[in-house]
Amino acid sequence: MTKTVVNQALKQHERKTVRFSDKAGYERYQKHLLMDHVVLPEAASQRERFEAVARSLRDLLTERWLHTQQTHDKENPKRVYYLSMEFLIGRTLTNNIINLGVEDYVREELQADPHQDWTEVVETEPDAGLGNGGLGRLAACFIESLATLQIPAMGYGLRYEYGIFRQVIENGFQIEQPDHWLAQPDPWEVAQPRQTVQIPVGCQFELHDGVLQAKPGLGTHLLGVPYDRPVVGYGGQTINTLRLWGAATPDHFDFGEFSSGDFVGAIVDRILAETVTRVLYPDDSTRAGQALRFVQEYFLVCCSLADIVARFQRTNDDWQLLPQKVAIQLNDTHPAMAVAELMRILLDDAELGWDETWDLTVRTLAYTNHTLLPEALEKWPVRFFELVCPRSLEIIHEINRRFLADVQQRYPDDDQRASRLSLVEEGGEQQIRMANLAIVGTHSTNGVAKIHSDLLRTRVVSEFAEMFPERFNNKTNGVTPRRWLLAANRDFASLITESIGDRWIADLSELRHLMPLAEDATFRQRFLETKQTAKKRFASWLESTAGQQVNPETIFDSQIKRIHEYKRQLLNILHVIVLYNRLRENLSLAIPPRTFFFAGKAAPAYRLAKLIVKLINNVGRVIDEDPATAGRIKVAFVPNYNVSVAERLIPASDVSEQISTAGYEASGTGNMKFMMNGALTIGTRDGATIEMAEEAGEENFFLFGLTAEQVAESRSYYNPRWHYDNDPETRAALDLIFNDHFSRDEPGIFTPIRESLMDRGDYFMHLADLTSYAEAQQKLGELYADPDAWARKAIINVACSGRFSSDRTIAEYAAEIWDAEPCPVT
Ligand code: 26V
Repeated sequence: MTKTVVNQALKQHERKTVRFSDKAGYERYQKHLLMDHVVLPEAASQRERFEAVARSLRDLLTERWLHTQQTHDKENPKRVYYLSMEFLIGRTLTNNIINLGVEDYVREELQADPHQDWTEVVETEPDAGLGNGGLGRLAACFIESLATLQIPAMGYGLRYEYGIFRQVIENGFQIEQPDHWLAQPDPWEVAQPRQTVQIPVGCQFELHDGVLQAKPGLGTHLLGVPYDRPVVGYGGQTINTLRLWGAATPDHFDFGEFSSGDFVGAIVDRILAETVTRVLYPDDSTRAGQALRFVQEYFLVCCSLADIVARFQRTNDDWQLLPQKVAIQLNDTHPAMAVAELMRILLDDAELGWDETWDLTVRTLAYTNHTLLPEALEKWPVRFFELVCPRSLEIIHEINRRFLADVQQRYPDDDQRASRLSLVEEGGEQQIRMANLAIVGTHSTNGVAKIHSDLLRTRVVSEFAEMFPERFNNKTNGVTPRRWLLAANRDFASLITESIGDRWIADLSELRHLMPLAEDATFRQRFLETKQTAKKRFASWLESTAGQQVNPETIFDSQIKRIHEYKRQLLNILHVIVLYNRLRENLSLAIPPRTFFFAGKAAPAYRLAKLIVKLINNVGRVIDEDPATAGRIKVAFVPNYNVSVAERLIPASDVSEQISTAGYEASGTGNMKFMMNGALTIGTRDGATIEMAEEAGEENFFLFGLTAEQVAESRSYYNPRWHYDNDPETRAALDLIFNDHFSRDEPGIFTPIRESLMDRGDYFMHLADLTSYAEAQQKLGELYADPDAWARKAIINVACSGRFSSDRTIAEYAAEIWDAEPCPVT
């Protein structure tokens, strides 16, 4: 079934690739410069050139975009809706050029322009950083794959005016700066004010000491204005839409209610209402308790469902058809209020009965879980619901009443069970457990890698799995090979295409044909050459943008992801310190020179994570200044990690660090990007890394450390002090940190790290894994000394990475959760 969906889409791809190239391209570009900016090509700024190229590209795709919508309206197929608080898109220009297949035209016509420095124009586009990390980037890969597979689909999200903060490093500290990415007009978005929706909110807002607070009593309305972005599938046949909602207020906004003629008050209220989509919450994995985040989630759900239902009603006249025509995927619990909101629409607006409404709701919705961390599981105070959406609360209580009656009936002798499974957490302030609501109110709950789905089912929500075994399933994540291989690594992509043809671009399993080439000395040589070129390119980019010098002749070893204790950047830097000690003790020690790259943002309120950033930077400085180690090992912290930085660093990396405490990384997706770009992985048996090693063979991976089972089992007796007392290298490394060797001018600054590791039990078991990590690193270094053997393993890894395309993931969602099929746009 899965394979059928993919094959079908592939055949269509072969049959026809839309010819967009037209000779009017350059004229169109000039015209945009002239008409939009009133500037001649030779006088235009890079930014103006970018906008003009982007706009001429958009002109090119508009017809096809409309044609896609018309086809979908005419064929009336089942549509897929992906609801997500985050879409971490990054830049769009290059990917649209590639997916539209107009590279030649762009190269010939625009490169010919002597005023045009193509790479600089591309760099002018700001990253659309509308997400925190993996969950948001996955959403962006998914909508691209949906379009490529020609599935009629739409993404729904929020148009944050400020994306994830910009990270600056000052004296080793992370400083956050606002990311005003929309400061200049975004050429990809199209406002659709005519499709604005109106959302009731049960309260108004006011400012108290700079904090937005609800003003109970008076209800009000918010407007959701859609801003559409084209999502171009590879080959340019299907162009789907990503619809981002911006909050606004009606023009006549409550002016009448200010009988005192409080004109200024009314304007202030408008500004407050518009703050709803002002900024992305930058905490991942800890709950944002703020009411504004709650309103954001409610706003996304209400706007999107109103839109979805209106579209359904345009072509269908029977509510019974809803689950046959609509599939809604909830990206984590963030949009889980959709359960209550869809119920409300069907009960109150469509006036259906409860049982019918419940059946339609459950069959239409599906839920994906992205984390097991208890502190990230969303719970919202009942009070918030009372204030913002009292009707939703009424419905949730009724869902809960019926559900608990069910529980009672099935387990009459287990009183505690009802309180464990309840959608409402009692004791203290009443809260709604959003994961429970999502599991009960949908027909599918999936995790994002085998181990994660298993842990979810057997440990975290086992009693739900017992009640609804048929609902639980796994969909291992994937990434789009168009962005992460074809666009990010042009040289390697060309080498692959030259060797096995270009079918891999739309069917990544084709990479299997590289397998025999692992034994081909010429191919190995060429692989190493492309890697070397990518490393040089990265080194010169880093020097020119951040002023940091790195040596491309060293191993490029990268750990790039959000800074989090469970991801264990601390384990990585501890190992660096172990190496540092070894080199200082034995000046003639032979180790392959290595550059350890770190990149990632820490949540602004996550103090320990920010301190880890500081430690990494301080260790880097001390190593640079020590003649014993300078030039042999180096630590480089690349500031402001984002999608574009990842696109540069991943192709240049030899080593991929995936070293989370086993059982804590749901899947990981960076791990997959490294694998398809020919890096070798050093990692724990966690998330999708386990499946990657299964595909490539464990002998081609550097796996180490405790398994998830061992982590859970040893919790009761694990004692980090034992490692400090008994392992001399561990002790020496820790002592350097604790004795301010890396903080001579800032004594005591790393005390919280000591406390976390030594006094608070080292929850993420850094010390338990440090020796086996160091051993694995040792083996890795030895292999690197044999370039031929290294290249062989790296090529095997690439050849075995085909399963980790988001095309495969989406084909599985389509077949097993959505029951959706491609709708070819001819
Ligand atoms: C959680 C929260 C909690 C409430 C406040 C705002 C906020 C924002 C984001 C998150 C998301 C945390 C979950 C997450 O990003 N999970 C990651 O999902 C990836 C895609 O499935 C997966 O590869 C990573 O392993 C997983 O950590």
